[in-house]
Amino acid sequence: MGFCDDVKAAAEQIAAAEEVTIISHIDADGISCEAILSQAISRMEIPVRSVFVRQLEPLTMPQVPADSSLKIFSDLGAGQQNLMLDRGFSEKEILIIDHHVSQPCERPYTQVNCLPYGYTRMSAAGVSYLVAKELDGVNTDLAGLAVIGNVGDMMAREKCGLVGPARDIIVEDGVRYGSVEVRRKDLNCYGTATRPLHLSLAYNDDPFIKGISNNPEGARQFLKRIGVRQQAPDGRWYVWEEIPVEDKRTIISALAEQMMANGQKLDRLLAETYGFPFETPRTPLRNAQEYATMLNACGRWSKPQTGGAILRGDRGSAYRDAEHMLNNHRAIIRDLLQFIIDTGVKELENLQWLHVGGRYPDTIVGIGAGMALSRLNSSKPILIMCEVPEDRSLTKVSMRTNERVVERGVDLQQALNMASAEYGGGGGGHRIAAGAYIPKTAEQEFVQRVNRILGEQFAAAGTGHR
Ligand SMILES: [Mn+2]
Repeated sequence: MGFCDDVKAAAEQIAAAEEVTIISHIDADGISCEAILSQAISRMEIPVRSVFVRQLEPLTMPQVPADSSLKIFSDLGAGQQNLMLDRGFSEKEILIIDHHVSQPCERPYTQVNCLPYGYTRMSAAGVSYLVAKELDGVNTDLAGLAVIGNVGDMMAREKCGLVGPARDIIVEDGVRYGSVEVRRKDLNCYGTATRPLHLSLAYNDDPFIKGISNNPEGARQFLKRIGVRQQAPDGRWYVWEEIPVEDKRTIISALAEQMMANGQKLDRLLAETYGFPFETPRTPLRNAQEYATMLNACGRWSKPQTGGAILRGDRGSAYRDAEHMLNNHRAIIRDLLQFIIDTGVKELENLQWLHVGGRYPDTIVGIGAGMALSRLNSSKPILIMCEVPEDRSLTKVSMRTNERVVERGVDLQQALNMASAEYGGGGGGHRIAAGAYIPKTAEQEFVQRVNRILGEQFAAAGTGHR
């Protein structure tokens, strides 16, 4: 059995279902999964309803209905099969569409997961899309949604573009269908549809460019120096996607020159990016990265259905709602970032950490941690703890690092998984970004334990602390 066989088996199980319940995750990838699967399933005239959960755990399991529908778990479930077993679900009732590490389980639930086949850079929305396409070729109109899910889950980050089946099948389908536009050598930069040019450059810290990254005024002076017009005659700031191609070239070569002068490699300066040419210019819907942020904002304000409505084409009230959430989302993240920097982190040998208490929603703490990293010592992973409003006995832990540290042998998913299991908690995620829940009473010991595990990871890779 190969991955394609698993995709086929999943499609067959769906086609045979009388009715379906989709249980999906609230982030951009999970919201994309739900929009792809539920549209593909309704097109077959099978009744389908959806449930979103922040994560699948004993507390959220009761949201999964005990009816006769086929339960499709998307962007979650692989690592929580024993919860399904505890609920008494049979193999016939369950289909898992995921890209997370699978948990051993004595009942062989049907699962389609790209990870065991070595496709590490495809998200669950990618897998969902392949299943939808297997159900019916008309579903290739949903390829753009899968691109958003993949990019939202950082699948394009490490290689500066999507790779593997996410690139060769999904992006290609989107291009062929006409919904996705590939820009092969675009600037590796966030906010190209909505942010004034200088803010977009300043916001970018991968690669970190001295005098420009985290320095809006420096970026503005840089653009002025190289003669790029930054404002329209009416005073409106230009964004990257609308400036003339000659100006883009001028900016890229000036950045390259400056990086070379600093002795930096240029390998992360450019990236392949994915645009949606039919969306309104200067909106977050114009490219996969900003689109994904908007979906994440919906999820984090507990309105994943609003994100789903946008993916289905709603540009009215759902879109206005989402814009509002996006602005709030950004304001709170900015505030959290400032709090982390003002408060400062405690440094251990292999990590830096901070407890933000109950000041910020646990759903955005990870994002803030990732953004704070470039302003702190980015050679050490950051660990942030916060309270969990629903359960005062628990602490949520978020960790982030960067590609360079991952290359040196660090695997945050493994570290948090191992450490949290020792204290009766649970964790998951990826090498570069992971999270866990632990008992509040174990906080102090837990940080020390993670610090030691990271030390072992560095040692095993023979890289040590530099
Ligand atoms: Mn995912």
